[in-house]
Amino acid sequence: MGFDAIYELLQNNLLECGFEVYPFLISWYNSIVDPLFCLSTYDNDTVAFLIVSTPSMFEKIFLPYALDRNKDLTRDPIDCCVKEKIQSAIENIPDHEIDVLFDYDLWPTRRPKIVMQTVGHISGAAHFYSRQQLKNDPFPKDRNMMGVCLHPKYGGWFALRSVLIFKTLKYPLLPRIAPIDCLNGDESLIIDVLKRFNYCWEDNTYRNVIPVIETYSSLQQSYFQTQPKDRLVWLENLRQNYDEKI
Ligand code: B12
Repeated sequence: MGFDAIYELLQNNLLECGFEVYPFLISWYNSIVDPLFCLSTYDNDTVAFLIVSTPSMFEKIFLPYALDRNKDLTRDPIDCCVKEKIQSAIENIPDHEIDVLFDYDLWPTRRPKIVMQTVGHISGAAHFYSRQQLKNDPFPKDRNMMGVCLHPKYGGWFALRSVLIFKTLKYPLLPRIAPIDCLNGDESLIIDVLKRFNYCWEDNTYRNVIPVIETYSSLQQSYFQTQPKDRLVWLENLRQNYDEKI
């Protein structure tokens, strides 16, 4: 199976579930991250795909997953649901060896196996904004300020979920698409979103710094606002409400 057929198959399987798919080359990633984060076991021309979840993923696949009494919800159910969907999307792809990385995959040192925000940027999915790009950086030198990606349609209402590395698929001429700079390089807007993401991310205002076509539903926001330790109870209530309705 060649690049076009694989890209189409992934899109056919994943778009209807509320995901987006962005191809990129390993060299694009390796050329900007610190050697510590390089994916050094792959050739530069190796093709990989970033999988992003959009707001509707929650209603399209997560709620049906959570309401299915055969599913074990004791381990992070969003991660398990995403993993199950991605694995089923790739299980029928013949002739290729595929390595699958998830946003939460860490080395024993706690270092992430892949820097998802950098992938978001280099694949063209979501522009990464960080203090490194500021001419006049107003933040304290000793404060660790996380950068943030903005998606042109969903602002901050999305997540960078997984990277599929097709070890045996090479496509050196893959066209590169630059991410849309939703803030138009405006330094004061970049500072504003960095402040929101670092100082008050819980209020979600960093997600709305540009106009968006869809946000997380109130049900989804309620789920993510629930402490991870309390989410099982939240899901049990959801199951009971659903059972009462049918
Ligand atoms: C560790 C982590 C955390 C830690 C943060 C620890 C810290 N302060 O550093 C904790 C648990 C606190 C956390 C919290 C949150 N996180 Co978090 N977190 C991660 C995780 C797993 C790794 C981040 C990391 O360590 N990166 C490594 C560092 C070194 O990367 P870096 O600083 O960007 O540096 C790289 C770039 O500069 C790049 N680079 C160099 N030059 C250039 C040039 C260009 C042009 C580019 C593009 C890159 C580039 O090279 C460097 C690496 O060598 C990622 C998922 C992942 N696997 O990436 C999610 C992630 C960053 N988190 C995310 C989110 C949303 C959050 C929360 C809002 C909670 C939530 N999940 O809703 C909060 C916000 C907290 C806050 N603002 O303080 C999202 C961000 C989405 C977005 N829109 O950007 C991610 C991507 C997860 C996801 N699935 O989408 N997080």
